Amino acid sequence: MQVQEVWGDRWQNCAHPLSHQYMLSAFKKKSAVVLAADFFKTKDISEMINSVGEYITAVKTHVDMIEDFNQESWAEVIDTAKKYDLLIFEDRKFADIGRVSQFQMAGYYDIRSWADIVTSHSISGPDVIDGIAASWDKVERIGGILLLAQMSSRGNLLSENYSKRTIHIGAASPHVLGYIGNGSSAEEISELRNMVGQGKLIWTPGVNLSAEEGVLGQRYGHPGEAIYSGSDGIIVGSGIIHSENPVDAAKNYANASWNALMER
Ligand code: S5P
Repeated sequence: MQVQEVWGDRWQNCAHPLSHQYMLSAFKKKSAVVLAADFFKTKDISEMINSVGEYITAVKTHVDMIEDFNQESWAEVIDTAKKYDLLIFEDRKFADIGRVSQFQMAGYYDIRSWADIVTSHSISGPDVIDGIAASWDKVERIGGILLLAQMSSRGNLLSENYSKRTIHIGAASPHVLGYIGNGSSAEEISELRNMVGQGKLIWTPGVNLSAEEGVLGQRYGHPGEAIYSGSDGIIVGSGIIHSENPVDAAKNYANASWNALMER
C-alpha cells in the first residue's frame, strides 16, 4: 500500500508541506497519534519520548508549564524528538493581535526556533496568523498553524458559526495547516470535516480508550471513531502518559488510529 492510498484526497489537496511530512510519517509508523506531553520537567518529556517515540508522529508541548526550562534543557527535548522524526508542536493557543503574537513566538521560550506547529485561536481575526508566520520567516523556518475551530472542553464558546468563520480565515492562508476539532464528539468532527473539505488536516484532542470524562470538564470520545469521522490525528495525553504502561498504551492508540484510517 502507498501513502496516497491511505490518505486519499487529503494527500492530493493539502498544500502545506508539513501536512505531507505528517501524512508520510503516520504512514511509515502506522500511527496517527500526537502525544500530548503534559509534564512539568523536561526530563519527563524526553523519557516519555524515548519510550513511545516509535508509536507517535508528533509531540505536543506546553512549554509554559515547564518548571526547569532553559535553552539547554529544552534543546535536549528537541533532540530527543528529532531522533524519532517527530513533528514538534507547541500548543501555545495564541490569541492576541498580530504584532504581539509575532513577538510571543520569540521571547524567553523562542518558540519560533524549535516548533514546527503551533495552535492559535481565531478570536482576534486573521492577522494573528500573519504575525506568527512573520516570526518563522525571521528565523527562516517553515511552520504550520492549527486554528482552534472546536474545543473538547465542556461549555466552551466556540459555536458552529464561530467554527465556520474560523475555517473561512484558515482557508485563505497558506500558513494554516489545519484545525483542532472536538475529539469527544464524532458528530461535531463530521460537521467540521464537511466544512473544511479536503485541503486541510484536522487533529482532535479529547480522545481516550477507556475514560469517559476527564478532570475539570475535559470530555472524551473513542480515538478510532474520531478518525473515522474525519480527524487525521488524535491528540492523546492522559490515555498514554498516565497509563500504567505507556508503551502498551501508545501501541494501542497507534493501532486504533491506524485501523480506523484503513477502514476509512
Ligand atoms: O479543545 C482542546 C484543545 C486542545 S489543544 N482540548 C484539549 O484538551 N487540548 C489539549 O489536548 C490540551 O491542552 C491537552 O494538552 C491535550 C489533552 O490531554 P488529555 O490528557 O485530556 O488527553
